[in-house]
Amino acid sequence: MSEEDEIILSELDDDELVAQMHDDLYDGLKEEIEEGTNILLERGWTPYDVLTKALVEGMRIVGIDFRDGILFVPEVLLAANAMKAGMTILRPLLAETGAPKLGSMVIGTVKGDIHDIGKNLVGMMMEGAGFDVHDIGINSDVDKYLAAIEEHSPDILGMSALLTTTMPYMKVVIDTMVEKGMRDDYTILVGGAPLNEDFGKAIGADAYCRDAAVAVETAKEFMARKHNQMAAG
Ligand code: B1M
Repeated sequence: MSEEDEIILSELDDDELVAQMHDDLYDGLKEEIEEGTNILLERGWTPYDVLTKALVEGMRIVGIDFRDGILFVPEVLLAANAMKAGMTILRPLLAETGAPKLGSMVIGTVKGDIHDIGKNLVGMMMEGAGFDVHDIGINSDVDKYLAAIEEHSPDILGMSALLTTTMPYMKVVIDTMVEKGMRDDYTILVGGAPLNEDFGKAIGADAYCRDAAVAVETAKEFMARKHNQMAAG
């Protein structure tokens, strides 16, 4: 692009800027994503709207072209890095709600799986809703989950999987917890693009969460039930 053609992000109106951010995410342009994120915030957008309308929607478009063989792993990695740079700006703002502490959660992506954007997003939204979140990262085997549960005694265990080949590992974790007699001590929430409600039921999770907002609502519901049970019993 010649210098005269250079796009000045701050001169675009909101719709143009969001469309440009989708393009920039697609092209893996980290600095432009950071700039666009800051501009939208300065214009009074809520962190949640920036996240969902500019970043998540941009990544949805990347996902379609990845699926269709138009984009490949290196390009998608760049897009993911650009997305994470935007999320880094939003994270403290989403966590800053001053919501009272509702409970705690351990969350990780299962063994064999390195996708972490969705998990990170769920963690951010849960923090924003008032949960203490202990993120154990990607490629987490059952021992890592159990060690984190022992260390943090969370109310909720969250597992993320993005691959059809890794989602069955969630059942390995739950079955191990059943064997150890500790399954019922925790609410287990699962999520990730290839999962659905039937899968969640079949592996013995308490609930499947379609997205981060549903994860927050579901976690709150289970915490309310837990408190009601404690009050009754
Ligand atoms: Co991957 N990848 N990828 N990838 N990748 C997918 C998942 C895929 C669907 C793309 C495609 O073909 N259409 C496909 C999986 C096919 C399948 O199994 N059905 C795929 C593949 C095949 C692969 C590789 C095998 C490619 C290869 O090497 N040939 C490889 C596997 C690596 C591995 O894990 N072992 C691979 C690698 C990668 C990158 C490293 C390049 C990169 C990941 C970078 C990173 O995460 N740091 C990547 C990406 C970015 C994607 C896509 C394009 C985007 C995923 C994403 O971040 N989405 C993805 C396409 C897609 O999903 N349509 C794809 C945005 C995010 C906000 O959404 O993660 O769905 P999501 O999270 C949502 C909900 O699902 C839910 O809430 C989140 C927020 O709303 N949620 C939870 C998620 N986890 C939750 C946990 C909860 C609750 C809700 O707990 C309570």
